[in-house]
Amino acid sequence: MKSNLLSPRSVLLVLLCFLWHQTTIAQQKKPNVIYICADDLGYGDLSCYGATKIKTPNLDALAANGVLFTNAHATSATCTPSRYAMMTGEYPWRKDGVRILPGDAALIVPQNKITLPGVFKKAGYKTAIVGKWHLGIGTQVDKDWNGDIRPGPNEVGFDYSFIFPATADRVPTVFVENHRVIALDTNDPIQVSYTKKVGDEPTGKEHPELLKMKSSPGQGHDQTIINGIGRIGYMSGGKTARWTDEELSFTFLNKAKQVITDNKTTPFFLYFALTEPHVPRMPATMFKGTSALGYRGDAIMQLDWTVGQIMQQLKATGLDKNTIIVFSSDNGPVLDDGYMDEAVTKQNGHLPAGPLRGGKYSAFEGGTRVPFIVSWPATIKPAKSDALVCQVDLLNSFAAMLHISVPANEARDSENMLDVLLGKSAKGRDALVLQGGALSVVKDNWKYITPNKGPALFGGVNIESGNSESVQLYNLKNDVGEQNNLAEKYPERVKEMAVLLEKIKDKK
Ligand code: NG6
Ligand code: CA
Repeated sequence: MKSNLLSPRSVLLVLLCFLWHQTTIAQQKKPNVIYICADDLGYGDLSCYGATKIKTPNLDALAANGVLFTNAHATSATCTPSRYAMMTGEYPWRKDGVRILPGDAALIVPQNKITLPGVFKKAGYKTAIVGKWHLGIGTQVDKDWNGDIRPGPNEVGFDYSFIFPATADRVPTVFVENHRVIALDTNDPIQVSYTKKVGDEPTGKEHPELLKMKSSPGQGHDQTIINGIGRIGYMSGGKTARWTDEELSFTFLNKAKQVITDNKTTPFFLYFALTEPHVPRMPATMFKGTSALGYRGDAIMQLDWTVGQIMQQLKATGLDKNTIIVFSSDNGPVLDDGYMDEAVTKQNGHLPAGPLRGGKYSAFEGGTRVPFIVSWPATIKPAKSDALVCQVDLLNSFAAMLHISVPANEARDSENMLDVLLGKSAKGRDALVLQGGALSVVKDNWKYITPNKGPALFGGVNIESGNSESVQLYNLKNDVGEQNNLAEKYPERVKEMAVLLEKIKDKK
């Protein structure tokens, strides 16, 4: 019998096979993306950013094979606002109520607008978050922690979520996996309040003698004691569901590794939100004493090791070459942020903000200029970049990479910096608004800080706020430490910058 290779049917079959093959290849070629976000890690905290009192070999290796940014920013000097911006592509100060949230806050990320994970979802990626959330869950403050808690990360773009709701120093000290607190015994329901004591467990205020790590005087953290650590907020019940602080980071790491393994054959986006080196710093036993800087330094060692574990997992699964890792921090550093954990007494000459002035909470560069490393072994050539970029740009940059259109009027502060992130262009943002207590605007290396009432020094944390009732203008090119206020010398520039800020604020 003669073969009938050229029959319309065979041609169609061959064509279909070809198309299927091409789509599979295209699908496989989409790089995985992991955004690793540290909590309160400063510009000077990594050896690749000049730290000498601490060694961070894994992050150094990541930087050595990727692009290390020297002028990259979180939008804000605190967590919730900068994470809100990263998620939504909008400046957080545009929306009321975007400030450091208590652990019982409702979700503040809009559910009807594009988000960073939403971009990946639209492009056919599997999306996951593992780690600290701090953008609220549920519809209201008063919620039942013992049932389904929604909306949360799963309603704003993540297929899978394994989070703790707020910060490690806030109740409830539990993990929430896709709407549910894990390991919960229904006979011991959780109750949470930030306004009044619930249950009869001791508080740090009443029983400081029970604390294994003392809270700093005048800085709160003296409500319900959990694992010997006074927290912000009151909690009762949920004993089996409470995390062990020393295990916290391992739990997140395991879940993150699982996400990688589970998605070996599908492109994925993982937002891995580490808790280090945020307070309470309670590193795993194997990291205690590994730095000369007390638990804060040890937590950075743990963080660096964790990033190394992720890199190893990518290698083991064969995904290392085609996975983009973006590493950054949600805001600048702080030493004493509520616990007497020796961060101050064992500072040992370490400068957590490096050459920058201020730190967490501050309008000075120490508040928002953070480590930022992008690695993609298959594509990126190692480089250093001093382009101005911001975490708010991730949304539009990845949308551009994946050819996803962003609806008009959404993610309006996010700029497509893809070529810059990949080291192909040195042309960063034209201008960027930064949020400490006061708003600032940066353009062409000039920084204008709006006049602002309020203390010049945040007492408890001992950080210069950047507040001043006079206008401040710095030239960051020659004066990254913001020492010389040039406002009087350049009144025209001041005017220009003030007008620019107003224009950006008015952007619809
Ligand atoms: C502050 C807390 C601080 C920390 C911070 C949030 C006090 C006195 N200080 O209000 O300990 O929890 O909020 O940090 O309560 S962040 O990185 O999540 O923004
Ligand atoms: Ca933070």
